[in-house]
Amino acid sequence: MTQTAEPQTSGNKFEKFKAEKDGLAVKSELDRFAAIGWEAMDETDRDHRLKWLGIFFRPVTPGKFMMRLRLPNGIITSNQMQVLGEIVQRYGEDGSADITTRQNLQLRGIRIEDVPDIFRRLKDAGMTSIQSGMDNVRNITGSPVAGLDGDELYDTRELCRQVQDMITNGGEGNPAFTNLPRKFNIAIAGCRDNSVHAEINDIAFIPAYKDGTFGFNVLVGGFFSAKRCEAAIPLNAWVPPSEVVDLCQAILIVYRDRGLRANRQKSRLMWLIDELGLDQFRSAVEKQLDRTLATAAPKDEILWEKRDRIGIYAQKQPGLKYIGLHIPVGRLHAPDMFDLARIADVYGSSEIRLTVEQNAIISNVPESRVETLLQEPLLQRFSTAPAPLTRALVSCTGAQFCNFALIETKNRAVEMIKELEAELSFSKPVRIHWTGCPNSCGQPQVADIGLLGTKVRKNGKTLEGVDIYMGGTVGKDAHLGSCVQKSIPCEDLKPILRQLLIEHFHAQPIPVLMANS
Ligand code: SRM
Ligand code: SF4
Repeated sequence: MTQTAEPQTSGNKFEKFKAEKDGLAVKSELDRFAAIGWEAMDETDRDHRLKWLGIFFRPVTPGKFMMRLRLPNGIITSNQMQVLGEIVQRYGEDGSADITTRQNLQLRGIRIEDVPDIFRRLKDAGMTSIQSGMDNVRNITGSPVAGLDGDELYDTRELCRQVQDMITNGGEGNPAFTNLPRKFNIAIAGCRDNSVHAEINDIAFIPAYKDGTFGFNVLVGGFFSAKRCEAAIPLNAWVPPSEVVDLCQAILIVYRDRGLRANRQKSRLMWLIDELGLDQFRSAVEKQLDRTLATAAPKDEILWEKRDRIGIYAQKQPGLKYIGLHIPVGRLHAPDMFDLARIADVYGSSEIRLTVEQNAIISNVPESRVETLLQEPLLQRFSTAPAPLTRALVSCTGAQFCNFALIETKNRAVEMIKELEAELSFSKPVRIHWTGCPNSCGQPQVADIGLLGTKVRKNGKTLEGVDIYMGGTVGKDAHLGSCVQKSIPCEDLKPILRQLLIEHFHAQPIPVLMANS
C-alpha cells in the first residue's frame, strides 16, 4: 500500500485542517450529518471535507448541495443516467444536472439528509463521487469516442478506469491520495484530435509510436489558476499503455510528498517542476518508479484539428453509428436524463458518452434506426445540427450556483449567442467559452473567443463584465489564448463580439429584411 502524506501542521488553513482530520474521514459520519442537518454541522466538515466525497456546500443556495461524480472517460450507462435523474427529480425545481468541462456530471439540489441513501444508490448502480473535489485528482478524461472511432490509435476506456481505481481504491476512497497539495488533472488521449485538451492537464498521455510500438508521450504541469495559466510541457518520457497507471502513481507520490504546500496559489504541479527543474523532477519520478523512463518518441500522433463529435458518424463497427447531441451549456433536468437513458436503450447499446464541450453522444445505433431516432422530440432541443455559435458554446457554472463567480454565465451565454446568430451568418463554428471568474473552469484560454467574468465600473456603478481572450487553439499544436481586451461591461459586450466575429472569423451580417423574414 502506498503511504499517506506526512501531516503538516504549519502552512495555510487548508493544510492545517487536512492535518487535523483527513477529508475522507467524513465518509463514516454521513448518517450523523443526515440526522443533525446542514445547519448543525461543523463548518469545516460541511464546507470543505465533504468535498472529499464529492459533496459541495453551496453558499449561494445553502442546504442545497452539489454532488460531483466521477465518470472515467465520460461514459455512463442508461441505468446510471436513470438513477441520477431519479435523484435530482425528487428536488423539483431545485434539481438539475450539469455536464462538466471534464466530461463528467454534477447534480444539484442535494439535501444532506438524503446523502446516505443516494450513496447506496450510486454504489448499487456502479458509480462513485469519491475524491472528486478539493485536493484530489479530478475525473480522468479520455477520448469520447474510444472504441467507436475507426481512426483511433488506442481505446482509452479501460486505462481511464484503471487510473481512477488506483487513485480511489476502486471507489472506496484511498488515503494515499487524499492529501495532495492541491487539485490534480489527468487526461489520456487515444485519438488524433487531442479531444481531451491534453495541454491543460497536470499529466497528459498523448499517442506516440516508438520503434513501431504504440505508447504515449507524457506531458506534465498544465493548469489554469487565477494567478497563472500554463500549458503542459513534455516530460521527455514515453510509456506503453501497461505503464500508464504506475507512472500516474509515481508522479502523484512525488507531488504529494514534495509538492509545495505553503501558498495555495503556488501549489499546483508546475510550481514543483519549476522548483526542482524538469530534469530533477523526472529523476524523482524515476526513483519512485524504481526504473528509468524511456525518452519521448520524436513525434506524437496528434495530427488533426479538434472534432466536436456533434452529428451522425460511422463507427468502426460496420452498420453502427454514433450520434452526437448538442446539450446547451451542458444543463440537464430530470426529464432530459430519463429521455437520454430511454433513447440510449431503445436505439443504442444503453450507453451515453459525455464530452469536455459539455455535450452527449449516443453510441452503437444501427444505421436502420438513425432516421427514427432523429424524429425524437428531445432532439428538437438537443440537436445533431445546431447553429454554428451554439454548437461550440461552453460555459462554466457561474453565479447561479458558484460563490466564486463574478458574473452570471450559462443563461447569459445562451441568450447572447442566439442574438448574434440572428444577426450574423457563419461559414464554420466559432468556439466561445464563458467562465465566471479567473479560476477558468470554462477554459477561456482554449477558446477562439474566451470571456472571463470580472467586475467593472461604469458611470459610478459596479457592473458584471468580462475580459476577452483570443488566440486559443485546440487539436494539433494546441496553444493557449491570451487576454486582448479588459473590463468590458456585459451590457456593452454584444456589439464588440459582433465586430470580433466579423473581423476575425469571417461572419457576415444578415441583411435586416432577411433576418426578420
Ligand atoms: Fe473548476 C473550483 C466548477 C473544471 C479550475 N470549479 C471550482 C468550484 C469547485 C468552486 C466552488 O467550490 O464553487 C466550482 C464548482 C461550481 C459549481 O457549483 O458547479 C468549479 N470546474 C467546475 C466545473 C463544474 C465547470 C463546468 O461548468 O463544467 C468543472 C468541473 C470538472 C469536473 O467534472 O471535475 C470545472 N475547473 C475546471 C477546469 C477545466 C478542466 O479541468 O479542464 C479548471 C482549469 C484547469 C485546471 O484545474 O488547471 C478548473 N476550479 C478551478 C480552480 C482553479 C484551480 C487553481 O489551481 O487555482 C478552482 C478554484 C480552486 O481550486 O481553488 C476551481
Ligand atoms: Fe465558479 Fe469561477 Fe469555476 Fe465558473 S470559473 S465555476 S465562476 S469557480
